[in-house]
Amino acid sequence: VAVPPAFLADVVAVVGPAHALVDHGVVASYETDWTGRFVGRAPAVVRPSSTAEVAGVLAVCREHGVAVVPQGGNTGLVGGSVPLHGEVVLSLRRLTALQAVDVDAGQVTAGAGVSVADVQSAAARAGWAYGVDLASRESATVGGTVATNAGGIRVLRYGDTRAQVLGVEAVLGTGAVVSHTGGLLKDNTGYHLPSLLCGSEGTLGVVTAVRLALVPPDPARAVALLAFDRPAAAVTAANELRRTLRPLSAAELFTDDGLSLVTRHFGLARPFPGSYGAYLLVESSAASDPTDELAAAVRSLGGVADVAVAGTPGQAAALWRLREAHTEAINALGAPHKLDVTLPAAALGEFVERVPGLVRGLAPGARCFLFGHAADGNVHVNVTGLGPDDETVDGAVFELVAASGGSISAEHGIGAAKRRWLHLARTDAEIATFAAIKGALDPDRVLNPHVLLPEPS
Ligand code: 2HG
Ligand code: ZN
Repeated sequence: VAVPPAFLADVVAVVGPAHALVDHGVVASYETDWTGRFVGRAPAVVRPSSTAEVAGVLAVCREHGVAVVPQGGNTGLVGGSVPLHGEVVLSLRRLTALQAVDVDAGQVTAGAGVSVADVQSAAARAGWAYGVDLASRESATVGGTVATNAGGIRVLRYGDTRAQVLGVEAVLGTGAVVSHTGGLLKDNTGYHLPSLLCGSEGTLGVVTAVRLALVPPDPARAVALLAFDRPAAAVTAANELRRTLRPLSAAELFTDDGLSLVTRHFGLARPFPGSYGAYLLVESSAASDPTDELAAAVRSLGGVADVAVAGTPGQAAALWRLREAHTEAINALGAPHKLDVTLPAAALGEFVERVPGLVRGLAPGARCFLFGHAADGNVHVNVTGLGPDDETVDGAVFELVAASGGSISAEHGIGAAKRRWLHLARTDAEIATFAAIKGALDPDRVLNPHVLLPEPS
């Protein structure tokens, strides 16, 4: 892959020679996605350090007709931030400015390259909390989580990333710099650009800074792992807990295949003497100890075969590890296909019970792991043992999702992985509207032109 020589000289004039990387050994780490399934080639990685430099780089791109793939922590799982068509990688990781928390408002302005964990710690030091949390918190960046509208483990309590974003600063594909980060809670003055850019996957603008709403902290936590004979029973329990346990802050599902893989891979102790069909990790968070409330809600549930209650923060962390380590343990089996889907609450139980048989029927040599955020209707179907380009299972699962009234992407986005199935989630009129917005904000198609939307005909 190549770019015009003048392009590189012009980019170097904007960011300096140290931040226009072309050495393949250095560029390589930006070319492969977290799963290892999506591998591209980039002629260069450009690392601007400010909004003005981002604008400068994009001006050079427009002038030379060179497309970029914006990239944050590169923890995405749908091939949306790697250069699959020889694009230049625009890394936003140097935009690490983190302003002081506005303690009165409960808000903070963070540069796109600040990690989610750093926002969480800054909020905590100021007596607030950040409502988004996800397993990749140390590497995932604010800019990337906004661009993909990341979900995570607290959506049931605080909503997705979009629900936290009060304002954004971004460089659009037109070259315009839009910045509206005052953080007023009531500000009814026209189109809401944060909503548009959130989930736009780098196709409309490059987010350079974000004004985030914080939430009051809930320092007291109770964590328990519940065992069920069947996944559908765990889903029913998660739905019930949303109604009966007000401080519910997470309800995470996994099955025995996933538990066995994780405990073997990391050498961890199994939580119960026996094996069960499904597990639900339940967390309740409040200002004061929510253990009794959690215990009472669990007692009133049907179908619970066993319960392990965390007595100490260390035990709570150990139970969480069983869930959060799934992604890494599965990756060790080989690059998985990741199907992040949501189902209506009433359909999730049947879906999780049907999928393993569906996958076995289509790909007898494949292994299938189901885990996810049960109270959001969101399950991560991970399938290993398939070739990177063999999409038979993907298509069949997405068809089942669509037929069950669900969505083919819950919280990871469309990226390159699901682009060909966008029609299962969106009508022709919606896709045409997306294309019109893309045409208006990125007329020269320099911003991530090969993700999310179909290629223009
Ligand atoms: C999670 O819930 C992430 O841990 C990753 O969304 C899901 O690895 C996955 O499929
Ligand atoms: Zn998830």
